[in-house]
Amino acid sequence: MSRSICIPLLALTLFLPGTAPADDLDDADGSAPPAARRQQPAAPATPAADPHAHHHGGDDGGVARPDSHAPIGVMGDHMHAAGEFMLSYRYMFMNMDGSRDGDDSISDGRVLRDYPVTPTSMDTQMHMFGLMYAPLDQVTLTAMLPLVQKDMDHITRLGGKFSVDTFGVGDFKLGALVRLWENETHHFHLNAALSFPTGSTTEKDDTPVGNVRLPYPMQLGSGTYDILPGVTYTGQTDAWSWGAQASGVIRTGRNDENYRLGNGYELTAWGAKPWTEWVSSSLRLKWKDFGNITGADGRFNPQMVPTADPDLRAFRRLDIGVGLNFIIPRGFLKGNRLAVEAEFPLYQHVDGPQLEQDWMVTAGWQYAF
Ligand SMILES: [Cu+2]
Repeated sequence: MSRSICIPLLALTLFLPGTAPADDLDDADGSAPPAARRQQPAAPATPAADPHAHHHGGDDGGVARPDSHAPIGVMGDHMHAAGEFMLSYRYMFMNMDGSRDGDDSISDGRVLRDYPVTPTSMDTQMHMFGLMYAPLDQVTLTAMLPLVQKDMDHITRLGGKFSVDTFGVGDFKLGALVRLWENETHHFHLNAALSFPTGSTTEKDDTPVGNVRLPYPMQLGSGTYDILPGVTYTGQTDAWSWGAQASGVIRTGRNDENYRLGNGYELTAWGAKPWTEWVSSSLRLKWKDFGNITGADGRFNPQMVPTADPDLRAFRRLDIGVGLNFIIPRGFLKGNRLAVEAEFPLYQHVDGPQLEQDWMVTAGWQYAF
C-alpha cells in the first residue's frame, strides 16, 4: 500500500524544480557540510527537511514543517527528541446514516421486515486528550484519554421513534513508539500500546421497553485489555512528505458482560505537500477491517434489534481522507499546530443489517515543548 503511493510521489519530486537542483547549487562551493546546509533557511515552498527541526523550534528561526506530522486522523505517526513533551487535543465527529447489508444500502423498511426495531442513524463524538514524552531519542511514550458521546436514533415497526445517548470516559491507552531505523529521508518506528478497560460496557438509557442496557455499539469501551501493535513509516523531501502505517487491535479474554469485541486491523497511507511554511495539504487512504463479537451479553435479545446481535458487527471499509495541517511560524503561539481531516468511504462491506458510515471529520491541536 505504501509503495503504490510513495513511488509516484518520489518520481514526481525528481521532476520538480527547486529540490534536487537546489542541493546541487548548495554543493557547488563544496564548503557547506551536510548538517550546516540543513540549518539554512529554505524558500517558503520548500522548507528544510531536517527530521528533527520540527520540534526544536529554537531561536535559529527553524520551526517545524506543517507536514512533519501526519494527517490528524493518524495516531502515533511521529516521535520526539529526548526530553520533549507534546500535548494534544482531537475532536472527532463520525456520522452513520441508513443501513447496509453486505455491499449494498438497504431501506429501514427492509430491516423492519426482520426486526421490530432498527437504528436509523448514529453520531459519535470523541474528545481525545493526548500526552507524548520522549525519555530517549529512540523511545516516545504516549498516553491517550478519550471522552465519548454517542447518539442513536431508532424507528419501530409500529411507527414509533426514539433516541438513546451515552456519554463518558472511553478506554485509556498507554503506549510506546520505538525507533527502528531512520536516515534523513526515511523513518521507521514500532507502535505498541495497551488499551485499559476504563470505558463503560453497562450504559443504559430510556427506550420503549424501559430504562435498559444499550446494545454493543452504544457502549463506551471494550471492557477488555486490548493490545495495539503497529508499525509506521514516514518519508520527507523538500517538496513532499508521505507515510504509511499498519496497526491492529487484539482483544484479550472476555469482559465482565461475557463477550469481547472483534479484533481488527487498519492500513493507511498518505501523501502531503507543504504550500508555505505554515500550511500543508494531504490525501490519505485508509483500509479498516474488524470482526464480529465473540460471546454475548446475555441481557440482549438479538431478535429485537440488529445492534444487539454479536454476529452483526463486522465491517471492512476503504476511506479517502483530505486534510490540512497548519503550524504557527512565529509570535508567542509559535510552534502550535492545528489540523483538520475529513474522511469519506469509497467502499464498505458489513455483516448486516448494520448502520453504514457516511463521513467523519477530525480536528486537532498539538503543541510540543
Ligand atoms: Cu507528538
